[in-house]
Amino acid sequence: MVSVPTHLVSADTEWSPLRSVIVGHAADSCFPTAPPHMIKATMPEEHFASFRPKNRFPASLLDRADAEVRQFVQILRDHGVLVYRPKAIDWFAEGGYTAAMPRDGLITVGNTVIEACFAWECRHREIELGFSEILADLEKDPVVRVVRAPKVERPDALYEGIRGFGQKDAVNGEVNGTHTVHSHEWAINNARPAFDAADFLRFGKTIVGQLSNVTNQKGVDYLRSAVPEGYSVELLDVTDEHAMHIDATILPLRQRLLIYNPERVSKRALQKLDLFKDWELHAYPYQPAPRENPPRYMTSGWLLMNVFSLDEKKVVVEAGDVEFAEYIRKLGMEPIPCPFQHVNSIGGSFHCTTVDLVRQGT
Ligand code: ABU
Repeated sequence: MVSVPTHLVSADTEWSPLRSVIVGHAADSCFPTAPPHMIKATMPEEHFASFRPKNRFPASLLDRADAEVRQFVQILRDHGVLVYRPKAIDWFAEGGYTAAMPRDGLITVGNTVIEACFAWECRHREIELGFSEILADLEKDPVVRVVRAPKVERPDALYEGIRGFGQKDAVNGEVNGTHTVHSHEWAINNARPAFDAADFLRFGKTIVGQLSNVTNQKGVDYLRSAVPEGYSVELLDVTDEHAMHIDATILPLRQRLLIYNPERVSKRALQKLDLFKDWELHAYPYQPAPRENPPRYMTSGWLLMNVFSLDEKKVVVEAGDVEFAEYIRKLGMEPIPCPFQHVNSIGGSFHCTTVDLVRQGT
């Protein structure tokens, strides 16, 4: 029997038994837009040209993605999880991106939900438009606190002085790639707080995150000021100059068991955090297989690590990632396959598509 959660929001880990969650949807998503130097820093080179204003993802791709999301939602409901869904928004009309990746825009810490200070201007209204009604429902519980992002007055201030920003390399709205962002020089400056919530993961009272092309030091300081008393935010030193979101770089499967992406972070860097002193840390030993169809417009093959835990044993994995499923099975996990390749195509996988609200025992 599944126990009823005491509060509408209460989550301290990525792996404790899941009781309620937000799951996004893909309909009417468009390619996001950002300055060319940002696209070059974060997106796969072969798809640079797609990141132009008002460019819809193919309708058939979005239909298939939504069918995959429905199947995922059914798996969650079959496991007794309460699922909240966002409002349908016409992202073409709004000049926005999607309601499919709410992990980027919201992070739950204890009884608090914190909205990201998105770097990308096209995402500034994503949470307000798609998720305000859910947030208002959650706030009916008096212990729940929702921290909304401050309004941004001058979006481009975040790029001033950054190499490549403002160069005339956008031709007919397309990006033509002739230069790259310098190693360790992120695509944003520190003019105002910026962070994507997906640059952070919960490990009990410690939140582990990274600086990236969308998260700056002021963003980390802002998050530190927004988390409830007793929680801290620690930064992991990653080696990925294309960094944008930490949820295909490290994957905690249960208390004291973590898989990491050796192309982005070292065991040594992980061990620098006191938190991981008594953890088993496993470098994922295989190369993700290439996949061309449907195209992964926005991510690398390492998206296979972007799974979603129902508890300390059961983990939803992409149905085609058989090698990965076998690997985690050997670590004592129980993979639940679900097709998600069309959702993968528009920018993320199960972890990206969700915001866990209640995880039991936290
Ligand atoms: N949030 C998705 C990250 C995908 C990637 O790092 O390739």
